[in-house]
Amino acid sequence: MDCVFCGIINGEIPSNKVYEDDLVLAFRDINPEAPVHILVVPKTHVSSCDSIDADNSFLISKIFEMIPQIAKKEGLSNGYRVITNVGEDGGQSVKHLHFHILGGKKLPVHLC
Ligand code: DGP
Repeated sequence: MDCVFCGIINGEIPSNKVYEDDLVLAFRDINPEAPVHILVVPKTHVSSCDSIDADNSFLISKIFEMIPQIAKKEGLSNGYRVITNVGEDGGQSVKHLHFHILGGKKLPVHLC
């Protein structure tokens, strides 16, 4: 499978990691859209939100357990945004489930 985030997870592609455990990896986005822009991914390949099911939803729990800890470590005490894009219309460019953590400035309320 040709997946850039699987390449980051298995160490073939370098990344700026901010958190890692046996299930989850978080690293800085290569093209940041805010002063803090981190991607949080499950280490096993899940294509998008569309592929979350009863067998893998524990990964989502784990990711959302870690997000506040990552945000706190990054100093995002005034708030932040968590986004996941799904499919073509959602603007998903990497087909490996990921949650964007965006913060470090007042973010615009409207997306479009
Ligand atoms: P999305 O559009 O939601 O699929 O976001 C994918 C994000 O992944 C995008 O903000 C850029 C980021 N990205 C793509 N390739 C790489 C990479 O090789 N390294 C890192 N750190 N981020 C990447």
